[in-house]
Amino acid sequence: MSATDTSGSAKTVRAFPEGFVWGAATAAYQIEGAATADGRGPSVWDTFSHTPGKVRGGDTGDIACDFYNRSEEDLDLMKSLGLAAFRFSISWSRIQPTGSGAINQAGIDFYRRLVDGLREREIAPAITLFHWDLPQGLEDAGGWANRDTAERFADYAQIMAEAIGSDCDDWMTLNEPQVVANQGYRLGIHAPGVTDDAIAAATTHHLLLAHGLATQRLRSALPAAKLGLALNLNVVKAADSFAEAAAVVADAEQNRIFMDPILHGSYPAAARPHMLPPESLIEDGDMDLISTPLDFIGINYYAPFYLKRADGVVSTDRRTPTGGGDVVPFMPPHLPTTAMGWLIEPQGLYEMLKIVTSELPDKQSGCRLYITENGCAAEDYVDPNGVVNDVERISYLKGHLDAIWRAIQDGVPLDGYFQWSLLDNFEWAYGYQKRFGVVFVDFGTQKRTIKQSARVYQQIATTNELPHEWAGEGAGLIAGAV
Ligand code: IFM
Repeated sequence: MSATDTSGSAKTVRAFPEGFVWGAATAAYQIEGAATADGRGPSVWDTFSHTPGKVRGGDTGDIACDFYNRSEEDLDLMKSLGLAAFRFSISWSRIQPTGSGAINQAGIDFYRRLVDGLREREIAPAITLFHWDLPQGLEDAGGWANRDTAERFADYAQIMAEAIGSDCDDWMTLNEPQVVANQGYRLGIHAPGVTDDAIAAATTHHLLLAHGLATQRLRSALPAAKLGLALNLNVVKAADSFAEAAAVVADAEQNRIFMDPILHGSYPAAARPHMLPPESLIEDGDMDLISTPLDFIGINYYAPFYLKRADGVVSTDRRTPTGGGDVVPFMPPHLPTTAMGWLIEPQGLYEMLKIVTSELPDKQSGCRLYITENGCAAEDYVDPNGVVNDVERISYLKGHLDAIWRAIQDGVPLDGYFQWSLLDNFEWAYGYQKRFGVVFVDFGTQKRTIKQSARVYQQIATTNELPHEWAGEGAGLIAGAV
């Protein structure tokens, strides 16, 4: 689409639909700190991060960004950045210190103040109920392998709906359940550090059940709210024909193991049997509950996965998307990577949006999409002039926003985009080493410095269109950017 600007020269306008939501995302354990304040109980991430050797440098979320004590300052920051929405998660163990039973009023009060502060600044709250920090009390009782945890989650959802629901329109039950099951219970590289295929498979089913039960409770408590969840989705591509069959399996285990039950009420047949919950765990009615119609699917997109034939060297690495074998991950040399070593391919986001759109079943008619996370880690630093010139992140943003704009033109029902993340924060097993924020945090002083990417994002959020100078070829890649 072309238009003419006030100087009379032609320019390309790439506007987003009116009301498109520009937000930023965070999670409780990654930013709040105040780990023992005001009656908060321990979560599995407190236990895990305090276990020697589990998190790089022995970092913990004890202080993190101290958001619990600095939320007013950070709310002002969000306002100054022109954000229309703030996605945050609730620390379950602030609300119910052991995950069930009595409510800790101080925890409710914190989130009440947060929601009020957002509303005063005309920033919409977008709530995630579970972003990985299961109360340790529930883990001690069997964690997600225990069906009862799903029921406890539904109770907690109802508590939050009653406490703050009247002021919150957007709710996500779970964030990236695939990561919880896989990294937390199968590979043990995330809390609670379990390495057991059967427990991971039970976790998969009970997380989905928790989502279904909580969705029903939220729906009846908050009939006008918009309900969804955030799934981590990666397009999986075969770099050679030998890897094609393995790519189907990897797609099933990476994406469809959660997406198919939610959208279609069934587990993907292509996943290997040990990844799937046994029939004995699936009770009558479970799959209907799990596929309860939603208002939106949140997509957390970071990178594609490429697979190729293992030329002679057979991998035994269980962390790979294929679990090792004669097909291995492949890093196409033409694609740059982030500071996490993740491939940068904005077209993958476009493709994933098209795939999810094409799979929305009749049962989910009217279901919309959000990008609930997208962003990159970079080697950011404050330069001698006090500036954080994060050109790699601007480049990443440019490519991915171009991709979502194209997707919308091509019919994808996308209503918003949340940058991951507002602040540099506790990046799980990587501790504070990996910086994903559009705001730099000095973890020694807690000083915040707005990065250049945040300035660009602010312009986009306030104009609702992409910068004109971004139009043209090569959107979004700095070759070799780390
Ligand atoms: O920091 C995480 C977030 O908690 C979940 N999605 C991916 C992000 C980057 O690794």
